[in-house]
Amino acid sequence: MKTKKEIRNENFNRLIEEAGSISELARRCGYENPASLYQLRVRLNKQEEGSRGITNTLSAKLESGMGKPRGWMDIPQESTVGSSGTVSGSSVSAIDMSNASGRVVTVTRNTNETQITISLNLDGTGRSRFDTGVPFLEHMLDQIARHSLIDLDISCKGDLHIDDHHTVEDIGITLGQALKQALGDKAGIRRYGHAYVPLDEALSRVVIDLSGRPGLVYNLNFTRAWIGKFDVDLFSEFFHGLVNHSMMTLHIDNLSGYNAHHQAETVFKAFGRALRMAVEHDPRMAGQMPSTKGTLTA
Ligand SMILES: [Mn+2]
Repeated sequence: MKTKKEIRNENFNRLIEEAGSISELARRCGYENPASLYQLRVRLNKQEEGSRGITNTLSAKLESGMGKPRGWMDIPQESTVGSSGTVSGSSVSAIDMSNASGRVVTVTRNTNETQITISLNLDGTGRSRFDTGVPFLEHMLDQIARHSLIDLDISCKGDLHIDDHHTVEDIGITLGQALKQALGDKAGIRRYGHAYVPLDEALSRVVIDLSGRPGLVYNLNFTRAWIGKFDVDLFSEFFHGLVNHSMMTLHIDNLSGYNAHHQAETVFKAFGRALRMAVEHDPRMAGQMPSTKGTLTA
């Protein structure tokens, strides 16, 4: 039986992982200076005699900053972070899209390296549920769902005992296949989308053309190689997979930023917003034949 102190310590580490870094956790919980959280972690890791652990005040601050229900810090969580659907605000069970009105698809892709099922609704509300075993990727996929308003449900069993590579790349591929299927003949959509998104010192621009031709221009030079346990090289694999299978033209430019977590987050948020614009129906196009098809009555 774990003590309350041990459970809180474990959940504290879980939140650091979920946020991507201790500075990001501090930022989300409203600390201007992450130093106090760093000191706390050092103290907890040393298991200092007589240390009183995480206070009720801090516990409540962490819960509200990370969108957890009250009392979450005192509940023992699943031992493997990310393997049981750890998305903020969503439940572990799959999102029910069976009665959804809109452009809904489910795509399954199985190889020896990964087994993936993705359901999405282009006309959703931005709900998401992920079970991939890669928490930082899930944090980024969550940005796509939230900012594109596409409902996104992704399950992946990948060869994580090797590394995250196949999982991240293959989720990109399968997401590309699902987008292509859901878009159908693309009649009435805007086709083009663009967005600039800042996050503090970081700024990124993403421009999309649902052209039917794959093309990626990727100007994203990370200031460090790893974000927590996540290898930033994998983002390029993700977007290559996505572009090649959705058949979109995608320009990604990170224009500024020195915090790698912020660099990544601005790219994914901008991608989500640009995607929303590109896939949405243009009301002025509704009911009209695409102009290149000409008239049917002459
Ligand atoms: Mn973040």
